[in-house]
Amino acid sequence: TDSYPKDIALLGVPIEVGASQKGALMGPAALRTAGIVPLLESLDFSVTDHGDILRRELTFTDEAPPPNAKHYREIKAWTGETAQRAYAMAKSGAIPVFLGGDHSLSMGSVSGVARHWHAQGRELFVLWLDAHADYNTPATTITGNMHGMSGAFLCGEPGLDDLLPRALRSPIAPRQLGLLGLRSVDRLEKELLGQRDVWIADMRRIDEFGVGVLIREFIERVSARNGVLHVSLDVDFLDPVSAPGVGTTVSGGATYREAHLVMEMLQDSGLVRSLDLVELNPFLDNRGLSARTVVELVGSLFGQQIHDRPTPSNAVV
Ligand code: Z70
Ligand code: MN
Ligand code: MN
Ligand code: MN
Repeated sequence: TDSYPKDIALLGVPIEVGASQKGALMGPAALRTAGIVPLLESLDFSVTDHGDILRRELTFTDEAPPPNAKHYREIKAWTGETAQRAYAMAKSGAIPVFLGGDHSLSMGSVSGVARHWHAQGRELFVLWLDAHADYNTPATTITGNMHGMSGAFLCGEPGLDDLLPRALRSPIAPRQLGLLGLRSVDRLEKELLGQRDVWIADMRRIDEFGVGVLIREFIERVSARNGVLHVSLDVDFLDPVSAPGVGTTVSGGATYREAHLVMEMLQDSGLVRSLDLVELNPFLDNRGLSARTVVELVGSLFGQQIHDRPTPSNAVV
């Protein structure tokens, strides 16, 4: 019913302390180098690049952090700033695209866009494309790494209750969250997820039914509620063959073709209103292959079709 936005707003969020390995802070620069801006312009979007959030401009608090949440104070500072920027970008009517940075950035990005859509009376659904569930809490985590807690935080699970001021928070219900591509879930995390109404399509289900059937099922869940969709793409959703540039590669991931089909079907749905591109670690990449793969997927998500792709731009040159 509402027309699709013609404006895209980019924001770099170079946070890396949510992950176990350093290097994700270089992600936004690599995505720009791989040509994300001219690609989106070629698809007839008007693109505004807001640059990166600067760490030195963040406000750090000195409260006692909760247990089992590494770098809590720094991530709290990033989350507050990201949530405010995300809210303003969504409110402007543009499609916000967040360039990460590790997956803890989604605690801010999704909170901000969810707050906007809540004010519009629309339900925000979140499609989490990831090898991991990121549904740990400080009570279930093994590592204490906060990029493994984003989904649980967004669904209002306890343990990080003061990470964002209440006015900036807009929790989603677990039934608004969909996890696609799972193949590495911790035991207590799985137990918690099993008690929630999260939509889950792990690699086992993808192998059996095919990713097209599954993504259609999730899209129908969103449209049945007249919802809008945020896509949170963790680079480790992809098989390491296509995207080795990530701190935690897990073999047996989505293939290049499966990932493009997901993006093309999301484009056809017309429901996507915001996007995270997270966990790209250029320090671990193979001559820009992963950054290029991600940017190509962004092309498919925003309307580039297979016959618009004359050369295999994924080739390592
Ligand atoms: C593990 C944890 C994770 C991403 C690794 C891994 C979490 N479940 N998330 N890489 N993107 O530490 O909680
Ligand atoms: Mn750490
Ligand atoms: Mn993740
Ligand atoms: Mn992951």
